[in-house]
Amino acid sequence: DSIETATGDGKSLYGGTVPLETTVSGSTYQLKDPTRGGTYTGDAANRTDLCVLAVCLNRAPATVFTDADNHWGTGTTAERSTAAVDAQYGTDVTWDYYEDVHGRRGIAGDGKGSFNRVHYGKGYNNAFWDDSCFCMTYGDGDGTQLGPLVSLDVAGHEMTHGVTSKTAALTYSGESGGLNEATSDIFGTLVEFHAGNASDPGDYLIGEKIVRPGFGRSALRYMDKPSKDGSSVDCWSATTAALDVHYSSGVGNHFAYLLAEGSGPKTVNGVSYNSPTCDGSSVTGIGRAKLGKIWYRALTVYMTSSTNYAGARTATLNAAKDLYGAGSVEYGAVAAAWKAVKVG
Ligand code: ASN
Ligand code: ZN
Ligand code: CA
Repeated sequence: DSIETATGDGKSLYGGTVPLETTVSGSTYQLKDPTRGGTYTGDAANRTDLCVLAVCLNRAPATVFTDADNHWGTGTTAERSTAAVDAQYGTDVTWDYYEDVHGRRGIAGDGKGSFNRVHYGKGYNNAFWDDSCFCMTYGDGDGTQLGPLVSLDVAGHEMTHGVTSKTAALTYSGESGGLNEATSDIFGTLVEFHAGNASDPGDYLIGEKIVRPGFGRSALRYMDKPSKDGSSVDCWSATTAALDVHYSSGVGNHFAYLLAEGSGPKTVNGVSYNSPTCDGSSVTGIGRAKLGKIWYRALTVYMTSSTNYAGARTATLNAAKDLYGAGSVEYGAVAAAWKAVKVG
């Protein structure tokens, strides 16, 4: 029996009306995409665990969303399927970024899809990738600090943890942990740019769509000047390794911003940035596409589980040499951007 694919659409929370590839099942449609490895989105029903007889696992069920007419969601949280539209679309654009730009089909690169569960727990202020279920989990947020965590950059960030796990497998502590987090912020941002969605255009902010007034600032993290979040560091130092991985990532995020866009004031898609270097130097950017090529090759060919910032410098220089040559402008820009964040 063949799986029938249908093209529908959905009214999302953050991305306007988006196309969705779905599966025909009898007289209903399932939010499951046969063109992207069978990726589907299910409802965790505000639960966090799955209990069978007396045994409970930290694994909420995810009942696949269904719809009668293949027009999903309403654009507001009043309808449970709306967050599912965003989650499914986030998986789609993440899949497409890795396939279109890096020739990688799926998180593991084997053509297999992953799955999403939305409405996990009650007022849950996080989202996470889980290697053991090969799945994404999204909270609804508490509504005060955060709204539903289903934005494109968060989707790209979390699923990139799966890519990192299947490639360099950067250990999630110390400097390698900061690099693991920076890798997720870098590709989450490149996913957001690649999607080209007019309602959620690319920027160098992480989580700008999910923060609420009670959070007290405009985004979770800022790549042009990571210290704007009050905790992340802009420049490498001997104490970087001791920080939480979401703060030591600042060094890698700052490097990535400088490599793509350069130092000094700049406006991209209507958002203004000003990235100061740590040593007073000026850096000329080489663009987002080359940042993505260099970081992906470094991650998949040169980095290992114990790579630290000095090792990331070597890995990205090797990647730039392979891609553009040792005497290239790109190789020089990689060196300049690391120097500007006090690595090497
Ligand atoms: N949202 C967090 C992150 O991806 C959750 C986690 O897995 N640490 O960094
Ligand atoms: Zn993360
Ligand atoms: Ca963003």
